[in-house]
Amino acid sequence: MIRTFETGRIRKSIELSGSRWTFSPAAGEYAGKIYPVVVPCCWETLPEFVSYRGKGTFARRFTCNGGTTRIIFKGVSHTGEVYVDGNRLGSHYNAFTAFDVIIKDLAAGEHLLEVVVDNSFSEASALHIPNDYMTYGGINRGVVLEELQQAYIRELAAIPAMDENGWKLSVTAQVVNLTDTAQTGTVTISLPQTGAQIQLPVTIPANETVSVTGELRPGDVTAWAPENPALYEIDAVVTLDGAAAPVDDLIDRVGFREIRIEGKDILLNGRKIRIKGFCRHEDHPNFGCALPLQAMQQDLAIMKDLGANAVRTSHYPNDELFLDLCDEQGILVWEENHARGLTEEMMRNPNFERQAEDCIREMIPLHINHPSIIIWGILNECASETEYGYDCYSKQYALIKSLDTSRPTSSASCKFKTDICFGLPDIVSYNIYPEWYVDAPAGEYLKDLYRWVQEESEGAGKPFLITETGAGAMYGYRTPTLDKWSEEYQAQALEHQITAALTQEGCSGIFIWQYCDVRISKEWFASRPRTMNNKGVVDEYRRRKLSYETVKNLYNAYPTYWEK
Ligand code: ADA
Repeated sequence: MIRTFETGRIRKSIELSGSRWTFSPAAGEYAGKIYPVVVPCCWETLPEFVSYRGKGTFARRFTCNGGTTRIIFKGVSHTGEVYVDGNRLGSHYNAFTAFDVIIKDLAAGEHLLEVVVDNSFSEASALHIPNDYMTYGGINRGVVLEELQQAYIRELAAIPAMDENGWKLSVTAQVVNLTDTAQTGTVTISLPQTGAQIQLPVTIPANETVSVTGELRPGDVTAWAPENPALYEIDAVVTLDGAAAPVDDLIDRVGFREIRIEGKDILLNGRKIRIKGFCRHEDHPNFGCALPLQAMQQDLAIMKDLGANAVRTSHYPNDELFLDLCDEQGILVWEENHARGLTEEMMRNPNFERQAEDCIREMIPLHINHPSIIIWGILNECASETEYGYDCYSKQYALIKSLDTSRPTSSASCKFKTDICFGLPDIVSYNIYPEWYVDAPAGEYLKDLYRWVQEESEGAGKPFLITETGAGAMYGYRTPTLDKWSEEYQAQALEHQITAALTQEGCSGIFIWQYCDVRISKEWFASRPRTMNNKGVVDEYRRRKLSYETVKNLYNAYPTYWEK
């Protein structure tokens, strides 16, 4: 499955993920052997490759009607090189963003698709590094083949806003001319449930891409909100002059909601919200980072049962299927580009800026229509205390604003009283671990930090969030003496940390670190029992720890909207 809804009625698409794929490792004891796999697939889920790091080839045959053919990969971890019938068509770095290859004039009939996947660590990879989560190997998200005609819509952005005349939707469609002659035609964008429609004339030089923009007034619509996540279908259709029928369409969904900052408050449709969230990695012992829709849904159901209204996609853009579910179920999302814990030295890797910025460029246009996403984040716990870091943060914030001004920005900082970047984002966010890494009572620690932000940093007067807090617990380890790593200790620490955050004046909410225990890369330093990050409120199999009830009681005690 690629999305939870139909994305085209004119453009033909065939899902290539599923069965009939094979995997063959390039090196090691099993080099050259061929294994049947079901894609999405992390090879670590195969018994022989539990910790294989290196290259391997995924392959399958497919049949198509011929002509211009596009193959979209929603995620390959972490580098993928694509071949059709032995011809190299392109490559892509980063497990967590989509990419495509286009083959003009592919013959009708059967073809061989091969993807050489590499998850090894080296200088070439500035973002996938040994880290406190696992970099798996494989085709970790869906694959789809599209049969295109003379022109196609590459991107569709629809940004809702409210003014004195009600809701409006600013729309932009990027149209690609796939032929060697100029084309003229019309892009029709409509919201079928409302009857609103706009026709935008377009002229596209040969083999070029052109953007058209317009505005739709949908009239009386229901706003999207956590308690009522109303979604509207948006259709863009391309008709070329002289052609008997439209040549392409792209269907997406929008929600009418506005996210705005007013002083220290985060307002959703004009109402001040309180974020009660979880940081979540895409990780599951049975699937690696290639979670099926059912497992994503279970995660959302558990988070909702815990009283949460938000999720932080730590530390990378998520599968669109997960975002679709968040849209449908009214979960607020902080989505961030891919980076965790990079020091200045690591940020000076010659590939860092390009790879981190590419991630933003690939994340925002593709995810821009998800109403659930309310904050764009960057560079979790990177070198925001240094001048060099400042430069990188400021370039990336500027890049985000050049792609989307409708959402606030932020970055989860761990630089206790030394961060110099708080003048840049719209929201100040801190990861704090009092009563775990730092031996200090949570309430006092947070008050002191908040005072510093207000009195001594450039973040004064901005909204403030706790983007991580938590403590480790080994599932099943119980002790009456509140020892660290026990479920009792975790429950107590979380009770103090959550209470501190939700009662702190000026604090708009919290994302608990973390939803579930996750595997980490064994090449990372070995201070994690089981080679896992054990701070989950549920373990890796989603079994409840003692803190489950603690979190549930606290989260349910604080409503999503602040009283006036
Ligand atoms: C950091 C980091 C997380 C995780 C966490 C922890 O704040 O952002 O990825 O490593 O600490 O468990 O220590």
